[in-house]
Amino acid sequence: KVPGFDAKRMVEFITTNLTDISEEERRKRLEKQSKENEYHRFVEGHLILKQGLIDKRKGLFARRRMFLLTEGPHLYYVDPVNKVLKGQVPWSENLRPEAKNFKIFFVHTPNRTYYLEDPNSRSEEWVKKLQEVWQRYYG
Ligand code: 4IP
Repeated sequence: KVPGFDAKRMVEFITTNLTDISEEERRKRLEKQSKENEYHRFVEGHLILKQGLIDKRKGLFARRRMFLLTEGPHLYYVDPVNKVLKGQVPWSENLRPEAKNFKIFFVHTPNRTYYLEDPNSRSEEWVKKLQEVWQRYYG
């Protein structure tokens, strides 16, 4: 046992810093993104960390949107058919993701809980990435 060594904090520290990429790596990824990603024009020059189609439920109906989690952080959503930016989930220290099951996850924000459904049943990956970004900016 090493005094003062907290394994959980150490793991957190390492994973947080692994997601911190070098300036050179960021420049390369951003250049590739601007050339190859058709959603680049919606993210105000930010590097996209994760993207995917998500069904966002509001009332009775769900709308399928391309969700774009970027540095900043930002979480934009775009109508993938009409290629129109529809909005952003507001980021703050109070944002909290929660997986309900393989498909459904929530993003709690002070004024709204977003009810989201991953058609590919990878809700946990979204939650993990959102937590990772939270840790990087607010941890
Ligand atoms: C809409 O329902 C869409 O779900 C909108 O999502 C949503 O806005 C609207 O909520 C909601 O009324 P209909 O399309 O069936 O009318 P989107 O913007 O992705 O198209 P947000 O963006 O807020 O989820 P209101 O309350 O924001 O108007």
